Amino acid sequence: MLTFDLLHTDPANADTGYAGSHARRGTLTLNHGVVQTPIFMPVGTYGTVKGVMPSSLEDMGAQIILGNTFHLWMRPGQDVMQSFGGLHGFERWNKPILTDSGGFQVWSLGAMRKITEQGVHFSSPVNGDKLFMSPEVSMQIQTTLNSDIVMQLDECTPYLSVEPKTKGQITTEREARTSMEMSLRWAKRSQDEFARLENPNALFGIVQGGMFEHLRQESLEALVAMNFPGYAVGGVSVGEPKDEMLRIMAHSPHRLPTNKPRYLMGVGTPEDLVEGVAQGVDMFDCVMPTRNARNGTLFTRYGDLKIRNARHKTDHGPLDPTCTCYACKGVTRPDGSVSGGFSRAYLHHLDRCAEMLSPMLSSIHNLHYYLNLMAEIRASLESGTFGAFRAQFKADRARGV
Ligand code: PRF
Ligand code: ZN
Repeated sequence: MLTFDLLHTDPANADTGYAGSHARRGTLTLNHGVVQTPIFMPVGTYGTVKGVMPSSLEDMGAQIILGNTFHLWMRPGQDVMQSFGGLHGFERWNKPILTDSGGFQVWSLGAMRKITEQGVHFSSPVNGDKLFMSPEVSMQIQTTLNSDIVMQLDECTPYLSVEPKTKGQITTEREARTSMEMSLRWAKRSQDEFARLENPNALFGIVQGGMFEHLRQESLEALVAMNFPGYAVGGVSVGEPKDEMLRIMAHSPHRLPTNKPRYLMGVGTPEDLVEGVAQGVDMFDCVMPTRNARNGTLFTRYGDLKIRNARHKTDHGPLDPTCTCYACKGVTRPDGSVSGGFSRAYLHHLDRCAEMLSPMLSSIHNLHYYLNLMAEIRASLESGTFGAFRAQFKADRARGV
């Protein structure tokens, strides 16, 4: 089940000359709870958001997290998942979960896989077993996982062709069309199997079409005719230049049905999120906050910061003076004592010593930054000030730390 209620939009204002945008504020009700949109979804590939305890995720206001069908199928496998009644019980996260279908992950295996109309044949990266992923198999696994949002199996059209004859060149219109049309047939097969399994959750279709707007339009129209409860835009942020990404990102979201949630897969930087919202996107996921945390890049209101940099060695200030996360501000206990609230000098020291606490605190901070950014966007949409927020956000980020 899924219901989506649109609460606010971002209209033009003739008095101030503001042009408006496609941004919107909504609530998404799923089997495991309500999600306020626009939202960022932390990535928990293997049933864990790397290095972050579920209690920390709750403290920072995470409303929905991701899991990956492909990884959880490889390990621990469907039988273990079944015995726990799904992913929620296994990883002990009681709020909504979205699972990606495995298409993108199988596809990323490169030489180890072969894609056919029927599905994807590949060797298990874990033990070399010959395996087969199809729309039907993906729906069966996601039904066992009992994720609140299930993604169709798709083929993520690459920016650079992987076909033997044209390998490394920009994917042609013909290749992108062939790929997009197969994803549409897989959408139908996913939908049929999802219904046959009587899965009680919500299945999303995924718009593909490479870097071609007319193919994306065809994909979108065919998916809308299939009447999914929500839609994703895939095949973006696959190695294309930034201007290409923004061009493709501008095509689909606002052309999808206004009364259904829209999800932009695997995007992106804080700037990309704000642009995505302006284009009418409701949901985002990306490994960037956690991955960058693990290699010492921290997001702040005034730009990105490299904690490894020697200039932080003696700095008593926090990562971001405006951040209220456990790392920056800490928490005050009922007795008035404080836990957390670390200096840049301390975080720099932890990084230099390769201490485990370093990526943990950095992940908490970066995820908090992303979740708080979305909360600020939601507040601006509620007060009708998204345009001003967007301008201030850009100015602040360009200021530098
Ligand atoms: N398809 C699926 N998952 C994805 C993508 C896609 O195109 C992307 C592209 N950025 C990220 N994750 N199924
Ligand atoms: Zn912080």
